[in-house]
Amino acid sequence: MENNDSPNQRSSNSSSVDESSKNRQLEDFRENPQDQYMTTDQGVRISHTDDSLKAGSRGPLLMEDFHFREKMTHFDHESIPERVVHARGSGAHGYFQPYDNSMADFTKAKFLTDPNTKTPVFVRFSTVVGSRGSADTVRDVRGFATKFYTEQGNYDLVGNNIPVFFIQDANKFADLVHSIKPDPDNEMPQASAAHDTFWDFASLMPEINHMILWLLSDRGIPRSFRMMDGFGVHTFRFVNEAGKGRFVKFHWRSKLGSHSLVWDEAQKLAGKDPDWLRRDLWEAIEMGDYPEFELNVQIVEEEDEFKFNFDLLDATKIIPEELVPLRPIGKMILNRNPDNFFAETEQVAFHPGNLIPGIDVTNDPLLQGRLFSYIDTQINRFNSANFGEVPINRPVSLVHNHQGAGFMRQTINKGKVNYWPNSLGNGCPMMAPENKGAYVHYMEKVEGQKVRARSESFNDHYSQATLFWNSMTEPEKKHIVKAAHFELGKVMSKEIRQRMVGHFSKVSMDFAQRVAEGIGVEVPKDFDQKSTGHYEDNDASRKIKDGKSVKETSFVSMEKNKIETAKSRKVAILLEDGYDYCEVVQVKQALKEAGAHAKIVSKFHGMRKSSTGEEIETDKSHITTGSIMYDAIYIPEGEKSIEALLKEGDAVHFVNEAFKHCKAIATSGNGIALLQKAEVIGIDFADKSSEKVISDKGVVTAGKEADADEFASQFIEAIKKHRHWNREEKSMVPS
Ligand code: HDD
Repeated sequence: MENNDSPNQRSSNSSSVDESSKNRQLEDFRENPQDQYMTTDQGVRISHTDDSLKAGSRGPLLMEDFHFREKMTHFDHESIPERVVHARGSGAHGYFQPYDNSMADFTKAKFLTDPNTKTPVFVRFSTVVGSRGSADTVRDVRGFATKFYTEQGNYDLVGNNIPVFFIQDANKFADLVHSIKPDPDNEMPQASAAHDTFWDFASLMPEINHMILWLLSDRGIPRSFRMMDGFGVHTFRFVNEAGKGRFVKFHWRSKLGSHSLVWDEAQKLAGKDPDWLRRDLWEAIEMGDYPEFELNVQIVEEEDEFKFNFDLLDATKIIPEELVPLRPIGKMILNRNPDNFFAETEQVAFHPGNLIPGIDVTNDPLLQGRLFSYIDTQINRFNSANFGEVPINRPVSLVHNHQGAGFMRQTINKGKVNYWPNSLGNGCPMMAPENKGAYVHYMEKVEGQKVRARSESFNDHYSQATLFWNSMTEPEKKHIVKAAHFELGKVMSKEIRQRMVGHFSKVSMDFAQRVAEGIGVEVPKDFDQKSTGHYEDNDASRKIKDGKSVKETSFVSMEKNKIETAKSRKVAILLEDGYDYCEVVQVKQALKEAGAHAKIVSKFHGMRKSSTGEEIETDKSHITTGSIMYDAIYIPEGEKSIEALLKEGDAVHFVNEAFKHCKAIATSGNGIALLQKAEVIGIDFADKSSEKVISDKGVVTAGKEADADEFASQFIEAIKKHRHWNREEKSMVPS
């Protein structure tokens, strides 16, 4: 068939997609002003753009000033509606590549089965609740949406960093979002669930409990978009060449592991650097620290649909990995920042219904509702059904159909024939048989009476919340309780707080009691389920209740699954004039070899002189940075340098705060005095003039005579642990 695509699609080739296919396609749309004259939108060169055309230099503007009118009009129309949820996000380009063809028996989606194909992707990470200008580090779910530009068309995996959802049926989505967004009367609070309306809703919706536990956990405050896992959440369907279907859940696993901030740090970052996660992603890609995620699947045979004690179609449930292990199938590398935020990150339009042969949906009522909502919301954002023609949304496979006019139509369809069937156009474009790559919906048998109802098999709202709580380590439990103290502590209505603790008592008495004591309510002894709202906790259907279950699942704990690496970690080196140059060079080199990035932090910008006369330039002054912007800190030895630091409130605070946030800290010789001044307490320090290196709860100290290599390697070991929660005991953390 003749290739009569618009010029913008010329680079597309349906039969061969490679890592650069999307980039080549985007090249046709890029503008480069180098050595060019400025022009109007009509391509007319402009001689002067500082003043408008007037009747006399002090007179009124003239209507005929086409340049002013065009420039002003364009500016006036530069904004589009932000996404109604997930408004704030950051995007990156990259590729996906399967490890092997092990998925070929399960799916005919080629991009998942051909290890020789690198499929271009665009990923957008986001927060859910805040508006476009809100802070990155708020407690929230993070969106993790991936568009795969495959040779079979665009496939979108629109997931989150939490594997379950708040509600079971899409009909509750508007209520959920209304309740969690700022209040309608005063538009407060921004980007936060900590207000009465959300918890009112939550306390009347027992199905939310499992999600609440995840949200209150450290997953709600990720350290980086690069250091969190992603989940497709729903049970989807794989379909193979023979037409056999299987249930599938998708998981992204970060190669850097899943790590969090601490709450105090998250709140401070929201003020000091509201772009923290966005900047982290951007800078990592610019520096060549390409984020890598592994795609894993859990596959369930159709005949095993009712083997579990929960319903696979219920999006408030996980399949514990002890029951169905993950199968790793490929890697995604994000290696290129967008050229233009608006054109790419803002205009990218995801839709869970963007499916390709080999992947299909199930009857999960949440997923079914999403299949309607996403296109609808794009039309609100773009004011046109032609949003698919925006460069970032175009597939790299060919597009031929009779979709025609509408706002901002770009494609120029030739000829008279814009209907099917036709003979005047030789019956083109033609219908494709399945063996030529046509999408054929999975032929699941469905029958039933029209009912506005929910399956009884969705009625267990507590078991998996309990499972989650039971699977946490003690520090993780503490963080959940503290998060509940904050979130519910902001709730004015005691009745709502009481209702929530009522639910928590059904999750775990231990949890409920620990939350209750912080928010001034009692744990009910005879909690009445009916008082919570419209769902009764009646028996789930027998086949669901008798199914397989586990009492603990270690995979949901970030701590138990910690990946220890110092790669791409940020380390502050705190010094003033008079530091030990040799030690700094040695530690810096060791950090570099471990893949970490060190920055010199001093009172002022400029050159800092060592005790032996060498100079190092300061990267950040105290006023422009803070310990919250680093993963670890190191204070080199040096009499004068330490003397100066001891007199700087900012430096003492820097150390104290890093200690409080459980970060790795290292110092040697008289640097130990700074730790003591900063109330680094409950730690075993090395003697400052000994040969010893002591690493205690992430604080690494060394005597003057100690081996520098040993010192650096102990420090790196401490960094790899990410946080030292064993420091959190009250007595050890000065406030
Ligand atoms: Fe949604 C955006 C993820 C349930 C309706 N959703 C959106 C984005 C992500 C998710 C990551 C941002 C995409 C981007 O970066 O542009 N949503 C989820 C997940 C869900 C979920 C993992 C549950 C498993 N969503 C959900 C429901 C509905 C929606 C039940 C409505 C029935 N979501 C939308 C939306 C958004 C959206 C209103 C807003 C912007 C957009 O679609 O493009 O249609």
